[in-house]
Amino acid sequence: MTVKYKFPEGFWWGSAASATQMEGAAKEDGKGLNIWDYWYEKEPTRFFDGVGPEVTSDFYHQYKEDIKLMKEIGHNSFRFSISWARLIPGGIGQVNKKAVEFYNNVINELLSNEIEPFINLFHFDMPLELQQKGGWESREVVDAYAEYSKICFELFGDRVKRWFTFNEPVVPVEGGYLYDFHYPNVVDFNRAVQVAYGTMIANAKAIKEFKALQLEDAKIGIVLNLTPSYPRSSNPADLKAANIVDLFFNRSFLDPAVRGEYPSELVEIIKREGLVPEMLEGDKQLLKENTIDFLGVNYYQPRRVKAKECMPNPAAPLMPDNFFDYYEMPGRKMNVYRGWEIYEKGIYDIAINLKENYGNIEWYISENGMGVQDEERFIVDGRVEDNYRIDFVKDHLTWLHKSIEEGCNVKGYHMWTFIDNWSWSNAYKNRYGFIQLDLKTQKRVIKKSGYWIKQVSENNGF
Ligand code: BGP
Repeated sequence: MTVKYKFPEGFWWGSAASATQMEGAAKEDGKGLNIWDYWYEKEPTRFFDGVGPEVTSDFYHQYKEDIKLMKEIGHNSFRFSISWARLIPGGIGQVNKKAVEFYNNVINELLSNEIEPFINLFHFDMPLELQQKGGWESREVVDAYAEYSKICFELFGDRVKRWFTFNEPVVPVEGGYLYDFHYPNVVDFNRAVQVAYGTMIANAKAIKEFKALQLEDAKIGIVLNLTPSYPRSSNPADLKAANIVDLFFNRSFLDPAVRGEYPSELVEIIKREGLVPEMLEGDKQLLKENTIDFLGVNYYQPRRVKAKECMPNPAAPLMPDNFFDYYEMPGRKMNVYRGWEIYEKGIYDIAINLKENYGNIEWYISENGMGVQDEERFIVDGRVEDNYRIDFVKDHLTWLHKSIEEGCNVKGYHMWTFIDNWSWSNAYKNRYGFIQLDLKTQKRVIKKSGYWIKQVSENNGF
């Protein structure tokens, strides 16, 4: 392969996954229930084809083979999450020895294959008992999370040097408290703001615990889905709408994480709309003193917006969308299976924003990917010929490379995901992996993109 786009030395090539989406063994070896296990039991019809998270890709039992496959496709790093409910059933109290053994095995297996483990502490999977106590609305839960994070740092921090407090913390806010796609299916802007705030207090508390331990060479960050907001036009009303969207969905987490404070414009809107969360004395200082060392950015799609067309229904609950409308740009390129626009330049715009407005903080692409339905139709001689995925990655990497040439502090590129996995409400509808999973037999077969990314990783470019 001739290399036109060369990446900086030591660039992270790999993928990301999450406990609930890949481990399976949902009720084995003492794991407690989380909100996904519970919601699936209660309402299986909310999941595509009625498939829940009990088995998924069975990483709990097949991690050795899977890590071998990661090695085979050139991974030098891999992000996974710890299941809080597995490590501490119920979320508070006794640590589950079987879980410690499992995560130790995974970490050691990765290291012996020269794959650096990145650990994320929370990927949408609140232990059920803690959700029943109020989830992120409750300070007891926030404190329990800080304790859980400390336990993880102590157990695994001798070998794991890259940590994340949360994956996409805005998603449980949107899904669970605004738009009804996560449990507890609440629609309430006030509570949504409280949840968002509680999450960032939890983030700061975990960072405080982390710093106190002074682990050698270790860094802590957060993974945010920074979805750039593009206005329909330069009309001031459209610009205003795009700015509000950016405040609500990006800066509500990015600013406290990196700068240690909320944007004043956002605070004003929250006050004006009567959405101010309950805050405790000392919170402000806690946030200010405990910011991240580095950032993971998940990028899938842009958000195109325009000024609101119609007055919101005064009888309907207040929603973020009272302040803007989504805009379907004519001619946009779509991933029709997921309903997401593909806009490669978004990755570059994020990079420039981080460089210019967030001190050029160290960051990497922690997720990018393309879910495609019915991938079996692309099988030739037993292998999924996913040329569309290769093109998708190439096009995004080209823009990422350009941003690096312009001085952006990008350290790596991780794909969502290693193997076809269970996705929240879509279950196995769309396939994302470098490796195909046969759901019936659990057989794993490397796709064409897996062989391609191996070359990219080996050449440190393409
Ligand atoms: C991100 C999540 C992942 C993953 C991915 C793909 O937002 O961090 O957990 O699921 O999106 O999305 P989906 O599975 O909904 O297609």
